[in-house]
Amino acid sequence: MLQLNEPLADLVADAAAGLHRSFGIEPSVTAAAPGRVNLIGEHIDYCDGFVLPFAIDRYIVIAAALNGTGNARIASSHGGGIATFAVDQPQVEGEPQWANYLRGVVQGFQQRGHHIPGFDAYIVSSVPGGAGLSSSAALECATATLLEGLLDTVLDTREKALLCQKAEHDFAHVPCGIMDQFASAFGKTNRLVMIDCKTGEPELVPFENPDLTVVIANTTVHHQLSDGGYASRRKNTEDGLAILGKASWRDVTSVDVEAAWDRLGDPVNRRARHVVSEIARTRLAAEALSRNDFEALGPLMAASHDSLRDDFEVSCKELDLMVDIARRIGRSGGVIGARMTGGGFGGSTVTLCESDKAKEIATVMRDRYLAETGLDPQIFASRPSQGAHLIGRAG
Ligand code: GAF
Repeated sequence: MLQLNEPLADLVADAAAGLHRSFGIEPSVTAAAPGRVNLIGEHIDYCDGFVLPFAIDRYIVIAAALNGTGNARIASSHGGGIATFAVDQPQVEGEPQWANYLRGVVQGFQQRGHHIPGFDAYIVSSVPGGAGLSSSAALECATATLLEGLLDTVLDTREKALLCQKAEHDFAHVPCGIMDQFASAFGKTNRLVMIDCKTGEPELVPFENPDLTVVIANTTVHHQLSDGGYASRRKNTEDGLAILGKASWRDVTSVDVEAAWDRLGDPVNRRARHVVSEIARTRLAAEALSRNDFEALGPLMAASHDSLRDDFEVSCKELDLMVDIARRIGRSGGVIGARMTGGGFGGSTVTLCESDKAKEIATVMRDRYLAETGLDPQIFASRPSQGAHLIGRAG
């Protein structure tokens, strides 16, 4: 039941064909940027924590060519017509909403003094939307990479990721941390992108053990009620830090949180406990991975999920069920660890498995989840892949 990932070459061909169909032209530049999955370190990228994501082999690809006007005209395989907006003027939000991610990135380039020429573009994607796998960061990073190609310029990778994060803040109004854009921009084949979010320094950590497979399970649930949930969790952590009187979560210990429990009050005290414990778990998980200590890794992933469910309250019953199914398969069935991944309130889980049992594990996960929810999940294996790049100019 493991679904196959569409090869990047097929997406590139689809994007070129779409550009031709929509605008009658051939691409002069094609850019690709991946989604991401996070192994551990959740909701702590905006708390100076450590995170351990990698760029997945699922991409947003944009094929484009200059059109000699002052407008961008964008079509996509998702339909919904052609989005047109002026790129020779300051950017404002508008309809359709998905084009705001592109507008935000265009604004970032304009603010750096670039004059953006009009272009026609066609977007295709193999990153499931609303699945907690950062399709929005992939769209931002693909757009930024496309503009680099059209302008024949290269931004520093860190600056590009930060520009994309700002686009998300200002044009999608999600006060996200740096994890998603960093993973999409810095990702490399067979490498995790371990980020120290205090220094903003990514470190590429080898992840190439053929005996290990990462299985991603998209519950297909996206909770509309959660709108604003991300921002409220971030606010809780900011309030907590202020009450604790510390400059950074890295200066806070679990003893500090226990001592200030009543003063922090509920739910801020539980949010604080998650942040401090998740920072510690992520460090331990990175160490465990580096020595292939899977017996240590599994319980850390389990504790991460439980903390996100109980203290941070960003899980949901479908994520809990998917994680529970993987846990019941257990170590004897080849499951090393499982947890929700990404922002939560729906979306996906990540399950680390022994490679020779991955197919069987995916089948059991799908069948049991379908039987209990009536929902058909999307389950696929993924591996660390090349981050944002121009096609034909992979770095
Ligand atoms: C979302 C955000 F965009 C990230 O910055 C991160 O906070 C994540 O949720 C939770 O770890 O993907």
